[in-house]
Amino acid sequence: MKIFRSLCFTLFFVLAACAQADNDITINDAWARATAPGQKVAAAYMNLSSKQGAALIRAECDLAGSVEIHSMTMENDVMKMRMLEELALPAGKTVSLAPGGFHLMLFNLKQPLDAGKEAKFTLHFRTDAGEEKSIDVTMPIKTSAN
Ligand SMILES: [Cu+2]
Repeated sequence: MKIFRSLCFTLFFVLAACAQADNDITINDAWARATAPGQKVAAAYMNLSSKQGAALIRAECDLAGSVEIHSMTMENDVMKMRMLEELALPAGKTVSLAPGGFHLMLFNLKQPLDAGKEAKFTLHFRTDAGEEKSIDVTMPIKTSAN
């Protein structure tokens, strides 16, 4: 009986640890912006949060040849985009990727992004503890956030 009980406790903690890891990073309100005719690049947006400190380090999209993590800032009244090596996710804080700010930039589009369709992404994260994890997200393609 004693052995059985300790086995149960062990199992419980193993399961709890797995659930924790799975629920660590949350992706909400993800969407990709529909492209205009002839447009060669596109952008995707979302809200990211992580229970422990982590960073978005890489992304892929089935409709794009490559994906970069970008920031957008105003410098002397000029919008400037910069490629980021990674996007930090401080523990427990929501980091928004939104028009005018951080975004995923899609290059070498394999086809136009048509509103009403979907784009499949894989987002790669690294926790501050050094663990890497990948999360698949299917994003709706829309003309605006709403
Ligand atoms: Cu960009």
